[in-house]
Amino acid sequence: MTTATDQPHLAGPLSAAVANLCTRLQPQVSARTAAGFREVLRRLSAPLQVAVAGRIKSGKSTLVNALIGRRVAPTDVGECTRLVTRFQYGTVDRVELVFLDGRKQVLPFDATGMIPGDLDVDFDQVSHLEAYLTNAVLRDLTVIDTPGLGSLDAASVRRTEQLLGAAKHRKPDEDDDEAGGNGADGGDELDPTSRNAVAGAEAVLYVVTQGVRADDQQALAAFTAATASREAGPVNAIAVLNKADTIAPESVTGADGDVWKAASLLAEKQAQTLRPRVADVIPVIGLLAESAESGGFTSADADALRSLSKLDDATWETMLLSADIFTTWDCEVPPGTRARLLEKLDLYGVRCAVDALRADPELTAGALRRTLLNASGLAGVRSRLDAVFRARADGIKAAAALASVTALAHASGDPGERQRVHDAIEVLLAKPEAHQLRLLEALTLVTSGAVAMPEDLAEEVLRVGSSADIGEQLGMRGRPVKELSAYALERAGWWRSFASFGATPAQSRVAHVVHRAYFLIWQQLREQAG
Ligand SMILES: Nc1nc2c(ncn2[C@@H]2O[C@H](COP(=O)(O)OP(=O)(O)O)[C@@H](O)[C@H]2O)c(=O)[nH]1
Ligand SMILES: [Mg+2]
Repeated sequence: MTTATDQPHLAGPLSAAVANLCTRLQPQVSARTAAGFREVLRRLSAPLQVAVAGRIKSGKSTLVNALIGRRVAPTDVGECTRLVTRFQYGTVDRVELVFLDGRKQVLPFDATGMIPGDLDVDFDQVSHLEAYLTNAVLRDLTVIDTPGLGSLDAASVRRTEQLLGAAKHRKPDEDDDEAGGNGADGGDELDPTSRNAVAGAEAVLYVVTQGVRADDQQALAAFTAATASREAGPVNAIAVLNKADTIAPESVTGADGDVWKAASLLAEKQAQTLRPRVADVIPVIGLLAESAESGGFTSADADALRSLSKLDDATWETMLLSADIFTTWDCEVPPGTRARLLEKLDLYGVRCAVDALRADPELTAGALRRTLLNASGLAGVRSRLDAVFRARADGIKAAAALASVTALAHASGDPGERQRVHDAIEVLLAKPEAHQLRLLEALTLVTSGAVAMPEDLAEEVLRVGSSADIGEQLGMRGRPVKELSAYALERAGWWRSFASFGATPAQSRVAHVVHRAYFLIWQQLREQAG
């Protein structure tokens, strides 16, 4: 017999534990629930699914291209920008159009290697696009580009909502009775209820621009990973403040006229508004990142910038006043070339590049590209993606899968089955190695406001629950083990008494979990100390 741990692609021990649970329960549940479990198993062994969400035109597709390192997602206009596109790893580059009835059609890339912006098909029959790319980034992250929740047409909104899992309360528009129950292998026999129970992204990269509006917050609140009420929280959601280059620094106090400083200050303010829904708000210039990272920035562009860097100060400052003046002012670089520079870098990027060339006229095209990449802030986004998503993929995936399993059991309508699944989950969660799942759950409850906590305690739960590094969990990085261990024991005791006295029943349940977390940390430290 094979056990789940033999499966090659699971993110870690927590995912393996949930996969085991699904495998063991499969023969004990109805064919329909079993089909759901198969889907959960399939998802568990796939890379973490990260949806890029946000208002239309916030620069989501541009950022996706930057992250993948290839200009492949159409930006701006065109029908395909109104579709959900899943970018996943494949051994051959390929794009498939998936229709609502499950049919698939291979799409050719356009002449520039991009997904074509427009399609020669009945748009209403299209579900989404699947893009398989050889890019290494996609090996452990599947990136899902969405049309955006502020889209003008209802269909785009519906597609986005469905993908994000927000559509779970919607009545399925298909008939429930036709599917399921045949127990055949393959992924397509899932009925809509079950499909909704396991659909949805597991994590979200939320793209905002200068003004965070009420509907941004609503959209974020509506993000419900894996649909079973696992809302966005600091464990599975980060935000970027995109188009940082378009921020007028004089509109932000304390920025001293510096665009990047203004962006950082604004991002910090937005983080306070969006917290605790997101772990962080990171400023970025998606357009610069895309051009620098995806081969969009060419040596011809570098040459044009070099010519511009030789203009006298007065002319140059005048040209930078607006995009219009920049392209129409009389100068030796052809207007078309300048328009192209604007498209790739916008005024801020052009200024950055020329500043760099003036400081060092010998700068090569490659070095200039790296300068622009640095100026884009993409590295900051990458490192947060690593810290928040990649490092926690196991916990995020396992928690989402467990939520799906619970939802499937609920939807089954058989009380006996529901009880069996419920019991199995309890047994799993009682194991010390599954404690991290409980902690993630507690963290999500607290940060989503489902369980009210005093602010300092909420902060503490957040700290303990959102890192795998003991020093960080205790807020005492780099301190000696003895100190860490004493503190862990003290906090374990404190949370135990908080669980017994002075806590609401809901707080008490969270407190027990936090107590146990500290206790396990203390045990681990003791073992380390020998
Ligand atoms: N100035 C500037 N423009 C950007 C940036 N990111 C994206 N854009 C532009 O914003 C427009 C919309 O971008 P797109 O990625 O299609 O937005 P989406 O609808 O959210 O996918 C395009 O014209 C992009 O070139 C940025 O960081 N700075
Ligand atoms: Mg788009």
